[in-house]
Amino acid sequence: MEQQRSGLNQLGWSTWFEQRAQCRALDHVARVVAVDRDQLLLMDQHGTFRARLAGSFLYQHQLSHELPCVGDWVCVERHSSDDFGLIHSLIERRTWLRRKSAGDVIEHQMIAANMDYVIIVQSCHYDFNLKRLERYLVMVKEGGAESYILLTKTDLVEATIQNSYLSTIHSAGITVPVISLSNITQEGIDDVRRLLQPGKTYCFVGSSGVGKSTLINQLIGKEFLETKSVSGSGEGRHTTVRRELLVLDGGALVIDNPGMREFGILGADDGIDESFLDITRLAANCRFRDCTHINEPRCAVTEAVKSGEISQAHYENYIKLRQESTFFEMSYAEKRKKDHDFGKYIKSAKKDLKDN
Ligand SMILES: Nc1nc2c(ncn2[C@@H]2O[C@H](COP(=O)(O)OP(=O)(O)OP(=O)(O)O)[C@@H](O)[C@H]2O)c(=O)[nH]1
Ligand SMILES: [Mg+2]
Ligand SMILES: [Zn+2]
Repeated sequence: MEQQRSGLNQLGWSTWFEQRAQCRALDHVARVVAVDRDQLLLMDQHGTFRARLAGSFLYQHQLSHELPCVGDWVCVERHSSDDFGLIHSLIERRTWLRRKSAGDVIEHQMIAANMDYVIIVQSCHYDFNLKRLERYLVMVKEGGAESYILLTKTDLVEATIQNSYLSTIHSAGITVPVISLSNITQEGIDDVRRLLQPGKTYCFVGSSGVGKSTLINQLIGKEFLETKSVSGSGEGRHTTVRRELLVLDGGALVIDNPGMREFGILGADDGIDESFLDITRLAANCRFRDCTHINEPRCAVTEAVKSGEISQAHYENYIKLRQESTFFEMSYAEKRKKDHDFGKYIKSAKKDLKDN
């Protein structure tokens, strides 16, 4: 029987996907709610069900970003007698959030897809960091979604501190809406509720312990997601280990995420150092403290490459990845300035053409 796809609109389906879906005649459309190794939890207008990837799909798609992630729409074959549906294809993503995984092969890992908004959460209590915020904003922009910024745990800081964060954001030229809130006093929670629209998808990201799951539980109105105290032995531990999509009573769709380290924004202090420990250890012996290991004299890294202690390929990957990450760390303001300068350049080039 032909599936009535209009019923999927409340799960985020739209004509944009309808125009791109290439499902086979017997396939249904469903949205990925969670991914658990080779098992997926899907949702359609009738509820949730489990599914696996069809062998033919796996055969054709081996890169991790080609596999369905939370928020994706898929074409699935499902018979009432089967325990599992069989996923035959992935429908093109409208937006996404992805990270680069560090290592000798640079790969993009999808975090979630088809969100309308990414809600970047930072806590006012020892978490606020402008550079990290800017990196998230760039990442969201690159994936085509919109951002909101949430500053949590306002109950733990003086109003002056909270205000200084707001002015830091403002001074950096960030125009994304910001909401301050406390999950304890409830201040600001209604502002978040007002922002959530039915049928739209909101993806929550931010460091571990900032209160993402606590907030989502408040929005659901019950203790659905596991949360944990960050005091004592819980410090730095991840409470949320699974990414999942939930439907709120009001009709908005939310995706909870594990904290930042799991999320692994690639930066100088993240994956690079781990995958290239041999290089970063050697760097301590370079003559110059700010050695770039490219053409400086008495560079311990290039010497190790020459002697064969470190392979040429490994070294090149390190340089390449570091350059990418430097770009990635370029602030939002710097990127905007670059765009602006480029715009001016195009204008003057056009003018030159006219004048000649
Ligand atoms: N004082 C205060 N504590 C909060 C607030 N929001 C959350 N917490 C507490 O902070 C701890 C961590 O909250 P979680 O919701 O588990 O944090 P999370 O962002 O989901 O963390 P991960 O799942 O590890 O990424 C819990 O003990 C919460 O009770 C807040 O606004 N104020
Ligand atoms: Mg959590
Ligand atoms: Zn060096």
